[in-house]
Amino acid sequence: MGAARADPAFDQFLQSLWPAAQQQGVSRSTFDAAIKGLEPDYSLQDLQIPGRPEKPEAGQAEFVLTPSQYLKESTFDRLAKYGQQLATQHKDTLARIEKEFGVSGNVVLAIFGRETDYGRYKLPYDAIRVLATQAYVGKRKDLFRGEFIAALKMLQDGVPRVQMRSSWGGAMGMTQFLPSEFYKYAVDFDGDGKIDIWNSIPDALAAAAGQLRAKGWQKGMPWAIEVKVPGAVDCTAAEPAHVMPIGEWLKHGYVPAYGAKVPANVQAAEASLLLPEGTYGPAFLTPKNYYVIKDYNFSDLYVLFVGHLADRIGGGRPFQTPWSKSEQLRTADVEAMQKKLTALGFYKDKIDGKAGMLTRSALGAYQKARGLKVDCWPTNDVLGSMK
Ligand SMILES: [Ca+2]
Repeated sequence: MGAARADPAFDQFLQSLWPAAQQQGVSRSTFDAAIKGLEPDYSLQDLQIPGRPEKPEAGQAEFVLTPSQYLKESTFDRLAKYGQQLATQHKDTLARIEKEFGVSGNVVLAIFGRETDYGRYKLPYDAIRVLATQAYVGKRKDLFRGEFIAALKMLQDGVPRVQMRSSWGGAMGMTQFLPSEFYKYAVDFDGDGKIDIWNSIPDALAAAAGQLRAKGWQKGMPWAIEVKVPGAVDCTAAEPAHVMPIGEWLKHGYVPAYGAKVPANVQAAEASLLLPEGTYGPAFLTPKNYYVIKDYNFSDLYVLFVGHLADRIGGGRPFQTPWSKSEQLRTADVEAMQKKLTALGFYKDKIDGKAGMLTRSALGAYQKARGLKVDCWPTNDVLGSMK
């Protein structure tokens, strides 16, 4: 200690967190060791640094790539094969997870595959530095202040600093947990006396299952069902508030991909319609479990990736309808479209530059009202038509 920091305001900020850390049982020596020589990392995403313009490319990859770029068959093929090996290797653990948590083993394996390439991806950042930076200049300072304190508690509880590697958002371990989630959901599932989401696959998978269960996972229900839409599909109906029992959707002419049979208990469940590429590309009926995964990571592409990978690990086939769109509006243009749709009275949700379900559905309503082709797919042409 004692050496002057390059950024005295950051030092002051860190010191201001001491009372909260102390309240969580962090000792002064743990606190001092954790922040010794710590500097903010201004290269991270999602920061708002006073006096500096925001990085234009900010935002998660999920919202920049098109479905065809994000949901690649070659990736699914590779990850499903390795996932199947793990499913065999960890058969007993997965059976125990299904029994104790009521959550599909293939879904937690798929999260593991998506998050860290089944633990093979080397996380690039020091979590303490990431969380301190996000608490200091991040867009969600309050959230990250709590996470930083919880990370200090992890150090206090004996988790080694060298193990606490993370993403730019501070998530750690094989299934990517924030410190608060670690305390809520991590368990010793392999019974070796240690909670270890870094080196124990059973511990990491059980933590993911615990989180899905807490978010309301429905046992024995699918995450989604791919369907062929009837010829005259109204894409504005593809939004979360528009729900019907799955059996009703089927009566309305939606046909499960590959002619799959849908059991009666599944037909009784309510679902909404998801059209990730508007009237192009595959369509899905999405019951509760779709939204449970979405609560894990708020991106439809993420849910489609995890859900489909889970199906493939279980021996399922590729999407029946291919993804077709190779271009996506840039974030700034989607934001401009959301502002126009808001001003015109078609859109009431957040302006975030992400062309999610509500944005696509609002766009369809606009197209309908203006007598344009109704496809619920944002393009520069349709943006240009909005006066
Ligand atoms: Ca363990």
